[in-house]
Amino acid sequence: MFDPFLEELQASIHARGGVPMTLPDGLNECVSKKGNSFVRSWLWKVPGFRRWRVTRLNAGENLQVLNSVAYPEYCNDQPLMGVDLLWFGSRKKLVAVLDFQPLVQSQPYLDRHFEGLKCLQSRFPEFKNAEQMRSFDPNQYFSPWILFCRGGLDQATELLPSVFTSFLDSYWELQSLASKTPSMMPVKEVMKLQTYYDIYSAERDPAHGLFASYFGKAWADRFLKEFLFPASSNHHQSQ
Ligand code: BLA
Repeated sequence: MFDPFLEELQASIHARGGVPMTLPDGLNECVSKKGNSFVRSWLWKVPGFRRWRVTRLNAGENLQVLNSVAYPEYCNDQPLMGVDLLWFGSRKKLVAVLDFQPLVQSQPYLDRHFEGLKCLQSRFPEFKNAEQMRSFDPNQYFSPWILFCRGGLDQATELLPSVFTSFLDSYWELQSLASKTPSMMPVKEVMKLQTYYDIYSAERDPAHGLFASYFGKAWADRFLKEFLFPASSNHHQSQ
């Protein structure tokens, strides 16, 4: 279901000079105990970003996931790029979340970085966040213009492809603008807020239970701490 998006994302990372980085041992791939589900991940160093991770989970009809987070360099206060696409095939249920994840919620910061996403939300009203978030706090690290859809096959096949492409284009545009204008926040502040993002996400993300059920708790613990949210664990702050 999400392979074309994965290819599009990887191609656009490549086109902007992305270089693949090595993942911690054993985390780039894992097959479930039953042998019918697998997860693969990639890590990129892209100009302007200190870390760009991508994960694809294929659990057949049960679940398909494409998840990606881009962390800008600390000298740039622009929002992180966050994508979480889930397809529950047997129930024909889509959960699609795409956001420029803000470091803070102040008006000047939102005015500075969110023109593009605001515009997308008005173009795609079915992705307007009318939803209640269950595990996350919508006021922390999510923007008021988050593209969020709990839908079905129609949304997945007819809308999501153009939402995804427009979203990526808009984020690259933001990146190009932000790299030309001085950051409003000191480097140390950006570093602190990106670290909190990892700590906050590691605590709330529903991914851990899901990975534990397919790949075992030990692997899921390592994957979360060493790959998904490395700054949440002191041992891996360098990544
Ligand atoms: C929800 N994300 C979910 C859910 C699961 C995952 C199982 C619950 C589905 C539901 O509500 O029906 C799965 N999350 C994953 C997986 C990974 C992960 C497999 O991180 C890792 C590979 N989540 C993100 C990012 C964003 C995000 C970057 O990882 C931002 C765009 C958002 N996911 C997000 C939101 C929800 C969600 C907002 C709904 C949660 C809620 O209702 O509070």
